[in-house]
Amino acid sequence: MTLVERVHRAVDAAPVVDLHTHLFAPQFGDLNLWGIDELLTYHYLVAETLRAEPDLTPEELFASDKPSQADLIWQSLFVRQSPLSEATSGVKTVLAAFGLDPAAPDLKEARAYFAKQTREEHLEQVLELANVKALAMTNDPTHPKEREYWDAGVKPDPRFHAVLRLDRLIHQDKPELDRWIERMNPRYLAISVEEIEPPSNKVLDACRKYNLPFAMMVGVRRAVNPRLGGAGDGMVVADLSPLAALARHNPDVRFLVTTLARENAHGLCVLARKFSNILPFGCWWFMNNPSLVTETTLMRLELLGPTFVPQHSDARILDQLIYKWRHARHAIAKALVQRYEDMIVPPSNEQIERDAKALMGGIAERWMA
Ligand code: FIX
Ligand code: ZN
Repeated sequence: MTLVERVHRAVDAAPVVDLHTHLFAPQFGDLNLWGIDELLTYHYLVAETLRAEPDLTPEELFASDKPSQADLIWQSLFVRQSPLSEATSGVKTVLAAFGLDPAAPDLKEARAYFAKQTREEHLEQVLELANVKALAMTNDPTHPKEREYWDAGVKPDPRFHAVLRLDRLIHQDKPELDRWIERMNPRYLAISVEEIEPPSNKVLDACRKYNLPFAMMVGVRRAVNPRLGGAGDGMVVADLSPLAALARHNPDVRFLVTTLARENAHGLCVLARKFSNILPFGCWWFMNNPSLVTETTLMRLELLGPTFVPQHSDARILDQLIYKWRHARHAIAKALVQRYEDMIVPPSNEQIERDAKALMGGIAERWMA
């Protein structure tokens, strides 16, 4: 077997621990999204459709029901145009994985397929096809429907780890951090921000008390085009210097950090070289394109060795795990091949497997333990 084949094989075989998703365990009922209509109305595809159809207004698109939106998006991005973008090619990867025709003229076959699946069987099938062994949810107690499940004592499938999302919670008058941490048993606390704002002492104290990492997703500018709703967010290049101060003043707190701007990826690596309590993770959102995943992973390998988490899926719809991870595995393996090719002593199979396991799941698992 060639080096390329050995690396791709090891990366494909390594089970994933997905550090950030918006998926819910099946115990959360309707919050758990899957199927063709959900896949096609993903906000990435909504943005691309409104770009491909300049005469269609966002208001017109959102006024129709979900299946009609999905039909329109299919016709626009998959039939009238070639699905060259990452989000469109992802849908095709998912359809092909289920044995469906990725070049179908309409959604009839796909709808019939998903209508036959049960929620439980479908979950097992997707986790197997994606080779995902555990994943982190995004849990927001200010979300009324989600809160009902927690208040009713929901016990999520143990493969779905809770993560307490603070974006809205910390803006409440009296955020009940202890209550929610004790109720959810989260693996870390998380926030998304435009610029890095040092968390309050209350938040840092909670991280210390419960030994939980604090995750920051940096560089999102919300509602750049509010008419696009959930598809309307943009990005900024952030100033990373507050992160250095944060890591320096709180050596006993672990920080998980991802940045949205390509321009911030290098600075984050340099900071992580200085502070072992910073873990760079994932190629987030507009960075989740194969070319940028390979480039970023290569840079992180060169600057940090195998001590980071190359990708998280950010999946919102269960079936997306299949494409987000198949595409990510391919892009990560390409970066690894390049590094191994430059090694004076060629790597053994054991070495390749050890690295693949650490990068795809081992390191994320340790930080979420
Ligand atoms: O803040 C986040 O967790 C983001 O990932 C989302 O808000 C965003 O909408 C998304 O789905 C990106 O992939
Ligand atoms: Zn997210």
